[in-house]
Amino acid sequence: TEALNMLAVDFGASSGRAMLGSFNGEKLTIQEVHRFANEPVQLGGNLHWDFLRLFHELKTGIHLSKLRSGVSPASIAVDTWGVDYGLVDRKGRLVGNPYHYRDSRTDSTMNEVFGLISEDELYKQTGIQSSQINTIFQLYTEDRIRSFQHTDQLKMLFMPDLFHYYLSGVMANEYTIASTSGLLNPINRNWNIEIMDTLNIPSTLFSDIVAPGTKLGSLRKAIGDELHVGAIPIVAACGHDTASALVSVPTDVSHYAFISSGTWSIMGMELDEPILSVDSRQSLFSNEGGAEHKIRLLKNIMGLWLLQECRRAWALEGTTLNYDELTQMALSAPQNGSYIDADDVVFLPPGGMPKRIQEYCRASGQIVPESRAEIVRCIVESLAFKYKQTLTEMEKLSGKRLEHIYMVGGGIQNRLLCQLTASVTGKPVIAGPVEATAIGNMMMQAKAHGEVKDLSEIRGIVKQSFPPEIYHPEDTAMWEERYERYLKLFVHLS
Ligand code: LFR
Repeated sequence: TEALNMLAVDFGASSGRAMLGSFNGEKLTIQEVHRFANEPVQLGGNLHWDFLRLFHELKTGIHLSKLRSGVSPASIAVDTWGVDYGLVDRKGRLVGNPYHYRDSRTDSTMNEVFGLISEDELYKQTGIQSSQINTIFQLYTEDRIRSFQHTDQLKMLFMPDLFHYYLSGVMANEYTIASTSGLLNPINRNWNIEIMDTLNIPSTLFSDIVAPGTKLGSLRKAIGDELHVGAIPIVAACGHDTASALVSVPTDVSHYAFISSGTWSIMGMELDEPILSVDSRQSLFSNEGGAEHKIRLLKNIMGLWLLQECRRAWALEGTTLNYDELTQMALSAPQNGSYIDADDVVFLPPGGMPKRIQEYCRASGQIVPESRAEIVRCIVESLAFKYKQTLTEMEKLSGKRLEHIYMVGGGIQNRLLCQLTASVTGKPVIAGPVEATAIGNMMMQAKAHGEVKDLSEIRGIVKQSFPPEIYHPEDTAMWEERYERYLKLFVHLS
């Protein structure tokens, strides 16, 4: 039989990639056809995504996939980071440039919203942890809606939906990306109109929710002509990158912890029903939606963003280091045992990261990491401690023992972090695949084509195709002791 070729375009917060997959019914092989930077633009006081450039890169990816394999792919699906969106008018024109979730216009929005609905009630109604980046808070302050005369003619499309719309002309909100908004009812998995009404967010902005693995339409003729490809089907896979990554966790057990490691570390577990308790809210968990109606109970940990930002700051000072060099530095750094709470909002915005980390250590009465190596060490160890803390919380909330930690995504190339995660938590870390997001995207396309049946079949195929690497715990007693000290420093903060 002929292999199925699929194009997955995955937009991350700092880079994007177009990956071509070939599935022969048993194994998936992948190749990168295009990789590009995603550089947000500060414009007149606001931080925006450069949507036009990103759409151009998407088209380049489609074009190159045809050049590379000689045929048009059997389908295309896009996934992106969560929460952000574009607004489209009734003629299909993009209204303004999509904002970046790190833009400062939502800095005080949460408190305004809590005046209308309490944080606790909001959590019960949506299952989503309040964070200023969430779509619900962005839409609450959305000036483009208020200044628009005919609000009912505006549609909001999450980033993957927006790409799909400009590719196919079909408007839809895909379930997993919609689940990051803070505007869904986590029980019936549909729009929460009551919350929209309370916050004066027009419900007409939203479209019908489609399930991951739905064929939306086909590539617009104009684009097909431009790129010399045919009317390729456009599929909604899991539009949310983290949901997509989770599809390809190579597991066959139902209770396990996962860490999707990229700019963010998204740590969580998979459940059939949401946990909406006060405990869950207070330990900062969200209930997002996954493939096959699974709930992803997870939390966003600041992750390798801390390292990326340090690297950027040092490059501005004239020293450009790659991630291997950074890890090598960390290995040789003196272990002065200084830690940060990697979840703290002070680390959210870009800029001046090394200084912020030093100040954080100073303010919490610890030895200030002076050298770059010490700063890197501080970040990586603090992340591992945060993972352990999160694991303990999840076991408590769910009442399940989690014996394995699956780590997926580009961040697993940081082997020091994988090893420390195993050592600090005392659990084996099963790492891989690196390209989990693109692979999950492709396998949901294969599902839309009827080539695979369900999640468990998909995960078996991923495990066969990309054997994971296992890290075993080391020096557990020593890490236990340090973890106790870390907890004393920060537990009162969270
Ligand atoms: C990861 C991610 C997270 C989301 C964050 C912001 O790329 O999608 O899941 O919370 O980006 O959108």
